[in-house]
Amino acid sequence: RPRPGLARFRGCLAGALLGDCLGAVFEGRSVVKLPELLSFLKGLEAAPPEEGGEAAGSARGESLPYTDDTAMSRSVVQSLLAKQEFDEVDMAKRFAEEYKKEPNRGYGMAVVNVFKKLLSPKCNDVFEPARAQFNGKGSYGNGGAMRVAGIPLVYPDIQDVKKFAKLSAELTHANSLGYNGAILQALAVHLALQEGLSRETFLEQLISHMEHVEADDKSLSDARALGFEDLPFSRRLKKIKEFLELSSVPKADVLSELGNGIAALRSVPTAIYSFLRCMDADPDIPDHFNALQRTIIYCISLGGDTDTIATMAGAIAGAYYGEEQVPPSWEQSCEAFQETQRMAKSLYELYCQRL
Ligand code: R7I
Ligand code: MG
Ligand code: MG
Ligand code: MG
Repeated sequence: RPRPGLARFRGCLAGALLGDCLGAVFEGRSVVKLPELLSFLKGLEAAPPEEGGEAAGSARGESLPYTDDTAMSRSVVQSLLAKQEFDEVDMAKRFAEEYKKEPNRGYGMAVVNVFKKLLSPKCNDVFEPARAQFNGKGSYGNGGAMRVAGIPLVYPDIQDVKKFAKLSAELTHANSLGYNGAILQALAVHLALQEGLSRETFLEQLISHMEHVEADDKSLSDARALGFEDLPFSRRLKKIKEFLELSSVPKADVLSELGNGIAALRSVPTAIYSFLRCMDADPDIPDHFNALQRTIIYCISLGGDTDTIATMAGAIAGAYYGEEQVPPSWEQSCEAFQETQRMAKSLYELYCQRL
């Protein structure tokens, strides 16, 4: 099996951090105007003034806080590094302790109940609190997907990627429409790490894996219970294929077919579409931005759950293009960006050990 370079691991974690920190500035807005977004980005790139500019200079350095997306991604990575493999008890404990330490990172409304139960000494099955969510149906939010990148950065084998993406998501998201979104996002990062995959091959592989993933009894019954057609993620991947065959797609069509919401089904396919669409130049986005930057700008311009869609697309794009496309001025604006680089190195070493 070929060995991807360290630059892709660094790119993945940096891209994810950028997407969260930049996206969080615009999270929840139904409309994000491109000129406003571009002017905000210009502010990050502006060099601090030569003298007497202390305030402006320090305003840039790590001025953008990360949210729950990164807090939970870091817990996934730290657990994998501490245990050298997936350990559900350790990972659950880290999620809950992190929430207790910094509860105001913008967590989903319902998932905090899972953390509170996990913190109780009476909890002896770490998957049980997630199963109890939403009257026993489990959450279909995008929280399992937003944090999953560490899994494909540790496991080179695609069956391991699927298995541990699912288990890591099931600690909070027991509905298959939640954890299947995490599997899809993990597969996308896994494929992006591989050298030189074309847009067509990338999408074909995702479709064939997801058609298998979504064919089990629980996936079929969860989708039907929520009034969806069978294989909902696979269907959206096929819609992405149709969209990519068109020279341009109106934003309204992207939002109606793929979405910009907090459900995994309304955000993971959108992140994948954004990554694939932004391999090409976009007439609305200035040419001096590279493909990774364009991906993040495009995601944020869709509005809605901007931090989460941009963090997922940023992880995929960062794994694909590598850290060369991570602009230093953007990265240095993000909270704790240096730790990201250290974590990427350790993940890379663990991945190489497993090859
Ligand atoms: O999925 P989750 O961790 O939230 C992640 C999102 C990201 O945008 C983060 O940036 C942060 O802002 O939150 O947290 P959950 O609470 O499990 O799910 C998120 C939301 O999805 C819930 O609060 C519900 O509004 C909705 N949701 C559901 N609604 C009805 N029925 C999830 N599952 C259900 C459901 O079964
Ligand atoms: Mg968030
Ligand atoms: Mg939020
Ligand atoms: Mg979000």
